[in-house]
Amino acid sequence: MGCGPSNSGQANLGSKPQYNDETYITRARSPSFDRTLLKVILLGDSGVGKSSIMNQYVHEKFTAEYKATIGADFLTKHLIIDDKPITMQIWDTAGQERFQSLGVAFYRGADCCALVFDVNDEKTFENVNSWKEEFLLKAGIEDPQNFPFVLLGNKIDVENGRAVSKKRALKFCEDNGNIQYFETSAKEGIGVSNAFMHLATFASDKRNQK
Ligand SMILES: Nc1nc2c(ncn2[C@@H]2O[C@H](COP(=O)(O)OP(=O)(O)OP(=O)(O)O)[C@@H](O)[C@H]2O)c(=O)[nH]1
Ligand SMILES: [Mg+2]
Repeated sequence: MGCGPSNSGQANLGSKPQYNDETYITRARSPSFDRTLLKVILLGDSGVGKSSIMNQYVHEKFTAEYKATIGADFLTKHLIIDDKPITMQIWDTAGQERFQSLGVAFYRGADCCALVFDVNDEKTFENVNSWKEEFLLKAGIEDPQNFPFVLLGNKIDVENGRAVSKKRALKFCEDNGNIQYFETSAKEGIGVSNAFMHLATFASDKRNQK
């Protein structure tokens, strides 16, 4: 699947670039050309709920069935921030190790990165730092200290499963340049739109500072 005028696409993770000239021409002629495009990347271990968070936010849907993401996929969402139209392009990536080798071309040009873990699974929290470091390296971020990350602790609806306290997550945020922390449930739709709204505001502010 290509990244044409549709609002979703599968990244071509082989050798080709994500966009061809034709796509740019289509965009230039589109009435939405004046919109600011914000590229957001969701990263984290397999099964933490990255795809579910994206689907809840964009389609307001949740499925209990697990279908691993292969490579990466994106969906777009239009929103207004401070009276300005924004198109958020949300890239949902594969957490599974075996798909990592497919490449990370889509990391390039990211405006914000949401690091996702499952509050009921400590290992996924411990791996957040590796995701962050790998992203900074592979995306070629020039100013890592000031790159807008947010941390999402997902699956807060699971009863009696909590393995990572809010306090511990906040400590990580504090130690990593005061990044923002949001707790979410893609299943119940809790905290998801709030997290994306903050993330978009934050990313567009950072971009305006450039
Ligand atoms: N209870 C609960 N289950 C969730 C929540 N979010 C996701 N799940 C479930 O967790 C499983 C994994 O969710 P996915 O969204 O596919 O996880 P992922 O991070 O995209 O996984 P990869 O694509 O392999 O990287 C699925 O069975 C989801 O239904 C949540 O907030 N609460
Ligand atoms: Mg997925």
